[in-house]
Amino acid sequence: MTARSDLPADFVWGTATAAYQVEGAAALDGRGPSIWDTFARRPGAVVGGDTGDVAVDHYHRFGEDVDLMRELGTNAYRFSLSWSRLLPEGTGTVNRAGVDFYRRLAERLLERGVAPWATLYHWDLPQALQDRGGWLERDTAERFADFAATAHDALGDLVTSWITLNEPWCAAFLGHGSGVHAPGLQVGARASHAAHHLLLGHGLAVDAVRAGRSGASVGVTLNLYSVRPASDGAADRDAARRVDGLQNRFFLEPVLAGRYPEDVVRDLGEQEWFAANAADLARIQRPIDFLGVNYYSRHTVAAPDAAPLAAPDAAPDAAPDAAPGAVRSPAAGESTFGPAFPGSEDVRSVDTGAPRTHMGWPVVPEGLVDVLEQAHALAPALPLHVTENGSAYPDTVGGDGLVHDAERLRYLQQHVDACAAARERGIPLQGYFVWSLMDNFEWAWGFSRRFGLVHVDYATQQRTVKDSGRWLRAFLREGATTAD
Ligand code: IFM
Repeated sequence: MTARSDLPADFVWGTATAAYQVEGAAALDGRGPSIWDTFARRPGAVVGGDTGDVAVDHYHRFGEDVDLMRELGTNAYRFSLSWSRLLPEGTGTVNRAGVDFYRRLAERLLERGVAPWATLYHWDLPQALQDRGGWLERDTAERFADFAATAHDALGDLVTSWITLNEPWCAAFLGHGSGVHAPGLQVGARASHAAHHLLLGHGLAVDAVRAGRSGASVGVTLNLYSVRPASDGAADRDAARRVDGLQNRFFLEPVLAGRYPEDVVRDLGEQEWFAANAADLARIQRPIDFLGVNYYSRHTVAAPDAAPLAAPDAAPDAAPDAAPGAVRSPAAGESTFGPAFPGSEDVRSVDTGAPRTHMGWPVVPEGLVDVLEQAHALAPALPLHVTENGSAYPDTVGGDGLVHDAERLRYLQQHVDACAAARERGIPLQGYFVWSLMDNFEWAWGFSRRFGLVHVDYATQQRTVKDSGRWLRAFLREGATTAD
């Protein structure tokens, strides 16, 4: 089993959160509404009708939360900036109270020896910009670059690590394809236009951050999946090509190689539109300092007519409280990309028998090495960071006052092992962030899915470090491999 000393002394060990999932204070101190404030109020959009209005009250409790990070022994914290807290209308006047909040957070982190890593966009577009067409409009990319410049002006003396976008695949395809994320649209293949504008926004934001004070390190975070065909048959291999294409290559290639994969553009039937916008590729492929990789699971896929390799899974995502079409690994026979997406009917997910998390996502640690290798092959000199990795389980505080989350502990150990394996293969992996520091608002799943190293009692906001957090602390302090 890996010990901390197996990874370099300057390796970044962090935790991650995102503004809408943790901050709360949604209508406080001048914050404007975002698309998630609107979407969460749509009947049936979020399990239990939950919202991020209060979330885990990080806005008021960030001091305590930073102390927890220090207690865990982590040396970095990846958080996102709420665009509508800084610019309530998405553009124009800066909200000083919003700037003050993030400055106080960053200062507290630095005081405690935890490096602040700021993500500029983690899905919470200001509603005012959605009202002007949101990511389906090219103008939103320009407004995002302005926001990046504003944020960097306000915080660049404290924050040196910047991530433009978190998981543009989700923002584009869950937000505009299946519609299970805000803004909840189903525009078919035009969801790929939203992806393009997000990527353009990334490139413009890189330039905006670099135009500010020097010393900033800037990258983008993609959610990559290990994708395997269920068999060597041509139809299954083609299914894997499609899923890898839309999930991974459609984002990796423009950012790292300045091109869109032709097969994906063809599958989408969007050749004309992408040809007309090809000049943007030079703006998207800006030099970056690192690539952030979020890894959770592997998709094993087959053509729809192939005989099942295993009985259809009974993943927890089939539970009655599941949000229809919420973010999850697709069950056998179900489309990978949700309804209303071209080509989605040509793919089905196969249960290989791997253990699953409470999200229903198969646990496949070796898939982390796959995705790091895939990114590394496109940009061999580029440093990589695992900017999210983690798992949901239905944790409870026991009679002993502790949270015995043995499955998450094991999940993290196995993925840290995979990080060490990736480095042994020569991949310049430089950091690993656990998703998440603490339980929080899991988008369409509301508060029904817990990813934290720290348990949160949502009624009292009490934080309790889980066994997985205790393991991480021991691992980071002593290189020990057990929870105590
Ligand atoms: O909670 C999310 C996070 O916001 C983005 N990456 C995946 C996590 C778990 O679903």
